[in-house]
Amino acid sequence: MKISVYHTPESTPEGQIPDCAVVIDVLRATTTIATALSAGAESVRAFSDINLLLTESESLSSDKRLRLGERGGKKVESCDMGNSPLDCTPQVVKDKQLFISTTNGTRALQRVQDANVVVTGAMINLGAVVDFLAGKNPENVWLVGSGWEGGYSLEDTVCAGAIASRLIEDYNIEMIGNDEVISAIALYQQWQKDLVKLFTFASHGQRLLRLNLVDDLKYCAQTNIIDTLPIQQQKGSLL
Ligand code: 3SL
Repeated sequence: MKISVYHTPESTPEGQIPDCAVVIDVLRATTTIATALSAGAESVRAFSDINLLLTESESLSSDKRLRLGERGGKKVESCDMGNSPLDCTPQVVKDKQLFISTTNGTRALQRVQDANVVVTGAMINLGAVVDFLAGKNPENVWLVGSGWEGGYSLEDTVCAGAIASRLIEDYNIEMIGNDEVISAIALYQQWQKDLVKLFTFASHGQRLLRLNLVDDLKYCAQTNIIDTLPIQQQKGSLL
């Protein structure tokens, strides 16, 4: 296995596609997706275009679907919910088909949707991602951070570092595909004991704090609390 870390979807090599891509948007899209599936949602379909989400979701009656939309951290008016993992309780999402569009996470998913295998990772399902990669042992793996509008984000890179670090420590897998892997691991080693603090330094963490979403930030900073692994079945559709 050769692992490469990309801080943003834009920094992935053009014209190339990996065997396996792990899309990471710790604050908050991939945390929300894992939480929703773990709470019994039937499926999650990701859209970068909110209008397409609204049109495609029309094919289901409103009792079978939920539309999640976020822009700039806030709920999109025309959707049922925003992008808070804390809203994805079994009472709300169980047996529902979710349609989600967020500022960066769903764009990152779209960038790698042609990879043979696409999964989503976050701190809350770290172990599930690591065990899956170790078991499957794909030839090359991209850990792709969603970043924020094309820029680097601390929270996604620290999660990529956690995944790489665990693969090395727990499974002795040491195949470094680019320099970014080493710097992501260093970031994780420095901050693994206080991810909440790191996230409060992150620009998107600060944005969430300004929106009074401190509980979301704390939830997203937890490590390994669920073992659900969202896997793409068809382009953009995760189970
Ligand atoms: O950028 C994204 O995709 C979102 O996860 C951002 S937010 O945390 O919902 O504001």
